[in-house]
This record gives sequence, C-alpha cells and structure tokens, in this order.
Amino acid sequence: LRRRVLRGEQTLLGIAALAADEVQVVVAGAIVAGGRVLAARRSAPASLAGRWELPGGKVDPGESDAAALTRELREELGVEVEVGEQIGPDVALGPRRVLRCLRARLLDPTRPIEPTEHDQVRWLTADELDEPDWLDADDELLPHLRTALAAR
Ligand code: DCP
Repeated sequence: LRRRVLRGEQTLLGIAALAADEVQVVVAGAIVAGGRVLAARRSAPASLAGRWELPGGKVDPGESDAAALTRELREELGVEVEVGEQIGPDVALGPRRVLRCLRARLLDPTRPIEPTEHDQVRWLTADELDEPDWLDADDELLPHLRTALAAR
C-alpha cells in the first residue's frame, strides 16, 4: 500500500506515513465498454447529490479491493464484473482516506444497468469526460481515464 500511495500526489504524503490498516480505501470502478466509461450521478447525501462519480464504495476490513468493488457494483448497479488494474494514482479523500480507481469489465455487456442508489447513469466517450460535474477526487482521475479509454 505504501508504495502505491507514494506514486500519488503530494497531498498523499501524510497518508503514506500511515499503516495500511489506518487508511480507508474507497474503490471506484472504471467500467469501460465500447470505448465509453460509465459515470453515475449521486442521489445522496445531500452534499454530494447531483454530482457524478465512478461508482464504488468503501472496502470493508479484511476485504480485498477487488471483492469490495465487485460487491459494490452488484449492489449499486446490478452488474457482475471482473476487476482489472488500477487506473491513475490513489487520490486523497481526507487525512486517512483514499480513492482508488480500478478497471472493471462487465461479464454480460448486454445486461441493462439497474442503478439502486444513483439517479442517473451515462456512458461517456473520451471527448465527453469533462461534461459531468464530477466529485473532486474523480475529477483528478479524468486524464488517466482518458488514457485508459484511448488504449482500447
Ligand atoms: N467517493 C468519491 N468518489 C467515488 C466514490 C466515492 O469521492 N467515485 C467518496 C464519496 C464518499 C466516500 O467516498 O465521501 C464514500 O463513498 P460511498 O458513500 O459511495 O461509499 P459506501 O457506499 O461504502 O458508503 P456507505 O456504506 O456509507 O453507504
């Protein structure tokens, strides 16, 4: 964890000094299909409602990042995914919390997305990535997402 955190921005230096079990990882999925990435609009809490994110959530104690993302995407979107590599660096969310974006491949791309917590979802091309009002941490990942979209 320390090495991965150190690859990130300067704001992460404080987090890098913490033990792995002192850092809360929030995983987010870059679900890429047909040259587009799935963005989801939050409906809660009120302070974040209306802003867009890569869907995901907190990793539970003892849970792997991949297991957490698989669980969150099943709960929030009704999809089954295979989790791939990290995209971009860890982004600081707070003094003890980071956002970690992982590629997620839909096992059944024909199955419709059924959001249970988001009030809207949208498939974005690389050219459309700047359009949504992203959460701050997700916004920092956009250059890396653009590269990931160009790669396939
Ligand atoms: N977050 C973010 N970008 C994302 C996903 C999450 O900045 N792509 C932030 C928003 C929240 C925090 O991470 O402040 C935790 O996200 P969630 O509320 O989505 O996580 P959970 O679903 O695990 O929360 P809970 O179990 O409380 O519902």
